[in-house]
Amino acid sequence: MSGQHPLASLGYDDRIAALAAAHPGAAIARVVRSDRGFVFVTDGTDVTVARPATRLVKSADDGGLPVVGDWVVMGGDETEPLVEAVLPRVTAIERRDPGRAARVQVLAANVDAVLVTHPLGEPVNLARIERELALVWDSGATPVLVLTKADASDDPAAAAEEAAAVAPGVSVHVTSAVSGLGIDELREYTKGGRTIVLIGSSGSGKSTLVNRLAGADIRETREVRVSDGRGRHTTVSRELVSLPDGGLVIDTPGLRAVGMWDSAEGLDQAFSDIAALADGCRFRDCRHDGEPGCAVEAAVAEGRLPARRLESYRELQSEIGHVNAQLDIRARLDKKRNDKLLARTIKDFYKHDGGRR
Ligand SMILES: Nc1nc2c(ncn2[C@@H]2O[C@H](COP(=O)(O)OP(=O)(O)O)[C@@H](O)[C@H]2O)c(=O)[nH]1
Ligand SMILES: [Mg+2]
Ligand SMILES: [Zn+2]
Repeated sequence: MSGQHPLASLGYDDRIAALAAAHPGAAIARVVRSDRGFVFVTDGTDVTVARPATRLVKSADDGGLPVVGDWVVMGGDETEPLVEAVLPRVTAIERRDPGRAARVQVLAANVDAVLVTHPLGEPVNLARIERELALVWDSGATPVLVLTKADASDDPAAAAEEAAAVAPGVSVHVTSAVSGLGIDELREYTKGGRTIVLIGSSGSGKSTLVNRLAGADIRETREVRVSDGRGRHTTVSRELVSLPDGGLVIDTPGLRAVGMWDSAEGLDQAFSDIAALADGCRFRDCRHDGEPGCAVEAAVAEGRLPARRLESYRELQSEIGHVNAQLDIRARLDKKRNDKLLARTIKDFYKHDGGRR
């Protein structure tokens, strides 16, 4: 591998090189933050503020605009740097917001592992963990559960056990930024120049963890002076941070709220225990809701599966169904509106054209 590549510290590897090969000779950069139409990119040395090229804005499908973690092809010139293209994403954390035109919202791209943080010192919110893990499984990245603030808990081990029970196939770590417990274990996930992202409720200790991993004060690590190419400078807080021993971590406030999503795949992975039990159901399409020969409900009856777990599964499943229904309605409305607009435009065209004749 090209170990001395100038972008290596940003996680540039053979995979990205192969994707970049479609743009021979172009400058490649990585997005450290994307904010209200401004894209902050770095080449490994400086951070520059750029705009997405008009062509990109026009051609970008839902979710196609650059987000933190993206690899992008740069263009324009020094006074007007432009992002010409976004390289295909290896992974993407996304959600759909049915309230806002059912758009796909990409929260972060090209992350290898997603660390879902939950604070100890308050009861572990199992339903929230289940929801977040399903979203992460959907992204293609590896979910990791991090129970923070162990120093604030009477019995961190018991809490970890409880959490692990709703996270099949997921590594669980217990950390404390106060004592330093478990922090080094997390470095495993950034080895080899990999990128991780932290998600979790506000106050769950994400930024503190980034600090700990970076081994430096947050201001030093995060704040960068940015030039807009016209000699104007501003200071921004970058969301993608390079760690001293290689690897990168993304900490974004935008990853606070985990909404709904529209794929059932992540749900089945997050509830792989239920999926495995369902293999024993008499009916292939069993909904585990009163059907005869249901192996899942049998497991609940025999105490092998907590009833709460099945309830959670059902709740998220119906939520996904609801999101999909919303998306369908929205798509039909949009089409209707477009059709109307098109009809009016054509009518206007002929009216004016007719007037001239
Ligand atoms: N006791 C304790 N407090 C912590 C720990 N980690 C973070 N905190 C505190 O929790 C609060 C929220 O942390 P912060 O990192 O800003 O959370 P974020 O909103 O997820 O980024 C801050 O007051 C931190 O000092 C920890 O391991 N133990
Ligand atoms: Mg924070
Ligand atoms: Zn069943």
